Amino acid sequence: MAKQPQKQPQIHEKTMSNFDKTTSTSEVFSVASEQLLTELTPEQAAVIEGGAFLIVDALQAITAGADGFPSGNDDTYITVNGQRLGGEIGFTTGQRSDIGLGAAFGNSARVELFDADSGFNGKDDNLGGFTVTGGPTTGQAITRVSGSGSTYDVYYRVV
Ligand SMILES: [Ca+2]
Ligand SMILES: [Ca+2]
Repeated sequence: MAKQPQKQPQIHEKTMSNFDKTTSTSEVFSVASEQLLTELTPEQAAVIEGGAFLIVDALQAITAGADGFPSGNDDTYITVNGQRLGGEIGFTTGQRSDIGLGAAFGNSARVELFDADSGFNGKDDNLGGFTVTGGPTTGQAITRVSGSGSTYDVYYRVV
């Protein structure tokens, strides 16, 4: 009397239930990601969108001479890609002032300083500038600019 081998029925239920679990887990994860995005600062959002963010931390007047000597009190303001960044700040030679303002940019950021003039003094004087390209700076960078009788150190970061 030969024994007949018995076929065991194949069961797929376990595989199906694992698949369902994976689906619900990924839905929870995508909700969490959206909540994270709303908590980003504008700086972080700019970086995620493929651009960068320039922050001007401070200016120091090495020489404030754009309104002539000895009256020398520059009325200094900053532009980034032609857009004005904040108001005028009065600078005397040697003075350092915190700025703490920034702007998002794409490929490059042209930073320029001006001395505001009006009336008899004519149009604003350009105090020089520089162009920032590429990725984040490692910590703070300093670039010296000069023009119209003034020289400034610009303290900035790209994040
Ligand atoms: Ca001037
Ligand atoms: Ca002026």
